[in-house]
Amino acid sequence: MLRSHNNSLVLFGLIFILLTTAGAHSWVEQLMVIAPNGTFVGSPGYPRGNVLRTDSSFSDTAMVNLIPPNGRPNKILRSDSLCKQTQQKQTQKSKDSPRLQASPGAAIALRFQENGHVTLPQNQVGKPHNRGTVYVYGTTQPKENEKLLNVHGVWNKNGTGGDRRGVLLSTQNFDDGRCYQVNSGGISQKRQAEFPHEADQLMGGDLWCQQDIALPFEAPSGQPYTLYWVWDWPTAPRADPGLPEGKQEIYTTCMDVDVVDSTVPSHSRIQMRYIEDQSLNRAAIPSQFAEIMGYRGSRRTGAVSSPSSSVVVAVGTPPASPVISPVATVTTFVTVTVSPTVCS
Ligand SMILES: *[C@@H]1O[C@H](CO)[C@@H](O)[C@H](O)[C@H]1NC(C)=O
Ligand SMILES: *[C@@H]1O[C@H](CO)[C@@H](O)[C@H](O)[C@H]1NC(C)=O
Ligand SMILES: [Cu+2]
Repeated sequence: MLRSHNNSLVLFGLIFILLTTAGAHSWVEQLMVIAPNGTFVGSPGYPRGNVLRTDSSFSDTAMVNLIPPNGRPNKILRSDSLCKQTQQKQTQKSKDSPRLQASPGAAIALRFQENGHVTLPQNQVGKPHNRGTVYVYGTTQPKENEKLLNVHGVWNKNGTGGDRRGVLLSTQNFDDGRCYQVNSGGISQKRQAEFPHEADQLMGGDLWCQQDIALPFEAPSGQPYTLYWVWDWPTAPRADPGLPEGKQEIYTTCMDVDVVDSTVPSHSRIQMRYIEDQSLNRAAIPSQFAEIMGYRGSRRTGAVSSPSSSVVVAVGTPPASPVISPVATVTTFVTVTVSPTVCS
């Protein structure tokens, strides 16, 4: 017989099942500002038209945007919108999902769940080893019916691509090197041991993935800055007998950040130091953080120097010993009952 203590843990577990079993594919679930020490600070921000997983109307389809959509020939059309129908206007759906507030030049983490795309690679054959590439494009002049092919692979880092309305802010691997869903696969088991964290309400026992970017310093205060997240996740030709020509598969999330005047003085180099051994529940990815700071450092001084020469950034190793807590035990129990994510 369960003691009441265990009953509440089981309840937590049941809620956790409800929140996670529907999760297939990925989208940007949350944005956080990253402090100069690599820690997430302040309140989260959310994409346009966001539906929280805790909302009664939530389902995967409320947030997933697949291009080309299921059932269409394997070709991306010039007419394909970049943003999901519910994300074409610069509007938030509810007060529960406000925009992120961030100052010009702020470092920001875009957080998403790997949903087995990292830890269960056997689920889809012919996918890239980095689990696809994620891109973030930025603009102060978004269009309501923005076309994917006018932005993706067109806008570049120096802003001279395409119609020049925007820039490519970041390119990273979908697999940030740390993130995992708790499951019985070898990759997940290894990462659970290597990157332990205390289970929390948001992630449960999983560790979400992230893409860390910096807003441009010249982003004007008092107006929104638009971010387009594009996950390019193609299937290679001939890898899957059913897909002799391979398959294009792109997922997107569209979001705005309110650019606000900074109350803190702009960061000096010495302040930008990633703290090692901090809780992974709120920590940026060290290598991505270093990249951002190096990019900002060199732009700030105008020097064409390597990132490491312009900033002091310590790239840390995670704490070695697993954190054991009652909640972590429950989420482990729960997630082994969840069947692996199956992609279309
Ligand atoms: C990093 O800095 C922020 C803001 O100053 C602070 O809230 C946070 O606790 C710091 N992180 C660590 C691990 O000390
Ligand atoms: C801008 O970037 C593109 C691609 O990265 C490059 O080919 C081009 O030469 C750059 N233009 C300028 C003016 O720097
Ligand atoms: Cu998927």
